[in-house]
Amino acid sequence: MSQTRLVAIEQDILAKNDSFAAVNRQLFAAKGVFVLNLMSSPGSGKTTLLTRTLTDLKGRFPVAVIEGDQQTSFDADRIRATGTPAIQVNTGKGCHLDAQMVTQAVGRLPVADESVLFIENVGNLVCPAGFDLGEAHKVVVLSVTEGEDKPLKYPAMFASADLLIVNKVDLLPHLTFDVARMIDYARRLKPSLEVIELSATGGQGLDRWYAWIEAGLAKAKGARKG
Ligand SMILES: Nc1nc2c(ncn2[C@@H]2O[C@H](COP(=O)(O)OP(=O)(O)OP(=O)(O)O)[C@@H](O)[C@H]2O)c(=O)[nH]1
Ligand SMILES: [Mg+2]
Repeated sequence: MSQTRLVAIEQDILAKNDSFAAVNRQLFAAKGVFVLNLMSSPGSGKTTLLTRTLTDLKGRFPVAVIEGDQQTSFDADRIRATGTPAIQVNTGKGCHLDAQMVTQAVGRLPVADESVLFIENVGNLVCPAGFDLGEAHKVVVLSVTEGEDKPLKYPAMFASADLLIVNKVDLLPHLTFDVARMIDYARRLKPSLEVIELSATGGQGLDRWYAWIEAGLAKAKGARKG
């Protein structure tokens, strides 16, 4: 296949994705839904952070979750165990969710007006960065066991995010991970990147994460009324 044809196909795929993302974003704006697209490498703690968040914030506002994995419904089962509605999307050989998958999942989920919708993307630091799902923010989770160099090795991921969550800080006493250096690398790619250091299992830093979510939801509700 010629390089020109390859580029043309890639542009077609992204244009189709963007048109579904625009539809999603319009729906979320009309309903005042605050939507976050969580991305990370496998095992950095996305589902653990979500289950802890859903348990701690239970009853404060309506929530729904879309779970993306190549196979299994393990993560959606973990979310449903908290009493939160969740849909699992299996991408098979695909390495990311796309906007059309989100459109379809939203049609099958009870997404309430003025609610929060969490989307957990397929675990890897490459493909999810390129696809707009119609979210308010992309959130990248990096755990302290993964190495400070990850932002520079996977720049598109960190450049696409608005919030970086540094997870598993409870493990720092046992590691040589340099948090400040990692944050410096990430902000070279995205100077405005916000950072929250936390432990999804230990609980340190979760208050800041919860405040960030509540502020985002308040903004989505305000925009809807306006
Ligand atoms: N020590 C420690 N372990 C954590 C923390 N958060 C998650 N874990 C552990 O990390 C492992 C992976 O967590 P998951 O939540 O499944 O990670 P994930 O990002 O959802 O993984 P994928 O869905 O496979 O991409 C589990 O064994 C968790 O218990 C944390 O803050 N501290
Ligand atoms: Mg998970």
